[in-house]
Amino acid sequence: MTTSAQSDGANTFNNTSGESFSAEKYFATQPPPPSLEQDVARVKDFLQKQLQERRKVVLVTSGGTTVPLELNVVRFLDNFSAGTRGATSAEYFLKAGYAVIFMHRQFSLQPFSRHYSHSTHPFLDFLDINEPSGSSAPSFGDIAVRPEERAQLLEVLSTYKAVQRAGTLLTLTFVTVNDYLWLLRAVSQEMSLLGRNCLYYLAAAVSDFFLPRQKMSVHKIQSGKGSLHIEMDQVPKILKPLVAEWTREGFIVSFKLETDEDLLVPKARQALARYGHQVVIGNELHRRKFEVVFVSPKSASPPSASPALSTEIAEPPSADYEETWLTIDLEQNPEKEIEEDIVAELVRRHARWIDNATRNV
Ligand code: 9Z3
Repeated sequence: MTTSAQSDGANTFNNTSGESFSAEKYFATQPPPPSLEQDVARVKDFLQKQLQERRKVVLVTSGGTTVPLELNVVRFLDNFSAGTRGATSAEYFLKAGYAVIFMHRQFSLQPFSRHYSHSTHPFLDFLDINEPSGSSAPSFGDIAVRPEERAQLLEVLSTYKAVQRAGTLLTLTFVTVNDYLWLLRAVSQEMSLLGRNCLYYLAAAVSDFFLPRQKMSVHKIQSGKGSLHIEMDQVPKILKPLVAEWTREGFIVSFKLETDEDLLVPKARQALARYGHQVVIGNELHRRKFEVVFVSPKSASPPSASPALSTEIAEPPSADYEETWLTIDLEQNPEKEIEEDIVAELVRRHARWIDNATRNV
């Protein structure tokens, strides 16, 4: 990347104009993460086991991707997501009998341990030290779980141990959008082995723009030259090859996040028209914990994906799509998690999708 001081005293990075990368060009020019081969080997082993045990498998993506601004990264852009949606949903998929590949942003919430997040329910706060009278230094035997925490801990811990024994949860980690794209491609290609028995639950918040490696500053961007101008390129629309090439039979659910509720349904329909997948779940940022909308094509064979991917397509006809709103009442039931109902609905739809295919054979 070139760095130039402009006459107005600004830093300019990447002085070519921004591009929209096709997936093909992206993978031909951006390097894979160093851990990719090892991760793929773990995925292969996991899938073999699930195939033998005839389990359905869901890939849950969770957390936000980053876009580094330097090769020796000091600064990066981040995408909003704590990982609550993904981690919570993964637990409900496990409960429904699915095996789960949980692909998440490093240090974002994970199934089971999410109940003891350091910010909302810190681990150390539910332990006590019982000091026997007369002793000065406490020993390990003196650590106890506070009585009011025991029931929940026992429930979480026993489910977690049962999942470990069954070998039905595989965890993969990403940080950058580049890690995410390479992993998603590799995992979905492996999962395609399962045909219709695989479900994709794409809840990660994925960057729309990135800096190609070839245009990145090697060292920390210096601040001495005034304001900073960065022109970023568009991340390829990865749903297109996911649906059309990498996993043709998978049941694919993507999420659409908006801050303007009026955009949710039109944007969701637009995504379905472009990529031809099965469901878009729309959520508005501030209402996402108690309200989502499922948008899906009306007919069993959806309208085929639009080839016009690089340009804005006109709003698809509303008669082709149906919406189902799902709302929970958190005032009545503050412990309720909307992910329970989202997952129950998807498990039903996935089963119907498998049945339909079996009937049509
Ligand atoms: C979502 O919309 C997720 O539901 C949230 C979950 C990120 C809102 P939290 O992890 O939040 O519980 O804190 N994910 C998808 C976001 C996204 O990047 N969607 C793309 C878009 O909206 C399409 S794939 O354009």
